Amino acid sequence: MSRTVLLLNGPNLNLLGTREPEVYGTDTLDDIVAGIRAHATAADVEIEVYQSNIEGELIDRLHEARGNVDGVIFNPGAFTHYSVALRDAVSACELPVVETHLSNVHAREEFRHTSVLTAVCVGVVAGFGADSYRVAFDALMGHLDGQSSSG
Ligand code: CA2
Repeated sequence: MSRTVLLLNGPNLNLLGTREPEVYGTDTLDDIVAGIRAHATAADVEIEVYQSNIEGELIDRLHEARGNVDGVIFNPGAFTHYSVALRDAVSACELPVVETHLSNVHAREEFRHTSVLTAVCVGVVAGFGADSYRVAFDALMGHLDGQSSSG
């Protein structure tokens, strides 16, 4: 049976490719989405895409995903570092969520070293630019394969 994955992006990620290329690369969010779609299609996986700058809209989208997709690739942007509400939504959606970052947050300012979400995610990928999303996708597939083979 084919899978569906939600690619969820948080605040300011709609600006990718327009500023700070030395930190976030030159790809736009559309470029990243196109790359993941191509990668996913080859694996017979459908991708749903959503970006919002609004915390409550990201929470609503996670609620909607519950029971309707197989997993989530989530770049929560700056909400990563302080949104307990998003953490609760990740827990509540009862889906495998891979926290994903373009930059190596641990090599940046100290406030970016903390994530309130990682503990409720199946894993975290950071620091590979746009490739972080592909790595996250592959890791999510491996996680789902492991779940199905163990019953
Ligand atoms: O590295 C990542 O993917 C981040 O989630 C990106 C967030 C940042 O707050 C996190 O600490 C790490 C920021 C996204 C802002 O993206 C921009 C893109 C272009 C221009 C300005 C901001």
